Amino acid sequence: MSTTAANYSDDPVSPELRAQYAANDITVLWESPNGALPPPSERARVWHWGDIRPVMFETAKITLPAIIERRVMQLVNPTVDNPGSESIAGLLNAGIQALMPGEHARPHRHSMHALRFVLEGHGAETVVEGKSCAMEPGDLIVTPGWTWHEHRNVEGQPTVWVDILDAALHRAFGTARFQPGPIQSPRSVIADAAFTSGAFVPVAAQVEAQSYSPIFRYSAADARRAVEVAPTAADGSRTVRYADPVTGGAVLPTIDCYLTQIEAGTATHAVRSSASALCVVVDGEGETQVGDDLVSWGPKDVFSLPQGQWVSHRCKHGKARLFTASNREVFRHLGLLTEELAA
Ligand code: 1HN
Repeated sequence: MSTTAANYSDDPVSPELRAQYAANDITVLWESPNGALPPPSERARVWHWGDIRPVMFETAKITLPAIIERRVMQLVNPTVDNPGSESIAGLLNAGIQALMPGEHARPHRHSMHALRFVLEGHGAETVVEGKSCAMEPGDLIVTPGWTWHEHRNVEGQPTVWVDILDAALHRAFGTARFQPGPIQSPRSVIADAAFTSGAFVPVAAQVEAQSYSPIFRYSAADARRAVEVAPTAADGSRTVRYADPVTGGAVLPTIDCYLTQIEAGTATHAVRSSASALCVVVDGEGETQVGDDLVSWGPKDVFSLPQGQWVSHRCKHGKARLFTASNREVFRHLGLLTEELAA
């Protein structure tokens, strides 16, 4: 049967046919919003430390890790177009967690890869597969997927950190798994001291087989020393990557971390990526242009960098250091990573 152009000016679908679509759970592509590839709607969102710190300390008064497992306030960007993902940017999740003196967040493990970036406190530790990782401000601690991890604050100061995870990715892939303690069949781990000279790595089957960094703690002091003397990157900043010492690659298969230092009065050249990211301000004050939005930031603020937006950071005075976590490795492995530097 042929259809004339005249038919097309009216709805060609009869009520009877529409009823057939509904009865068979069919939608037609020419009426689908996805058919038209709408532009991304996600916007940058900043959480200012001055706003959320008191909320966390109020929350700490009424909650116990012994009961709720983890005292985490999730940072959920309302503009992320993915209901239920609770993500901060794309398929990345972030939260603020606190552990008061005497508290213990008991061991568990999950398929999600996670990392912790410490904001404040002294004397707490995260134990990853039996390896103790001190939690001092500016430290990065990684807990790769399916590694046992617990947080302890025996007699330290109240300690607060940012948790960053690939939870929304696992939700999308149907691969989220969780196992509570007690710890069973712990993995053998290698002391960080075997890697930290930077010039030597152990030769062992276990080292080669592992898909994540054998170092679980990257100290603030080491990162700061490295970025101070780093040459200028293509975007004009000094930037260092937190590297797996065996491969030179990202610390986790799905999350890649960087420390960027920007000098007073300078701005980075705009970059645009198909991956999502977020920044934690280590120190300094500045602002970041993210597409049409201008985000002002100070120490310990957290802000998102939605995919597909041009991003440029500016430091207002002194020096600023930004910690960035990105899921660019996920995109790279799938052949979906595009990264551009403004001309
Ligand atoms: C988790 O295991 C931790 O171990 C923190 O500290 C945040 C958010 C979602 C799922 C698991 C932790 C988390 C989490």
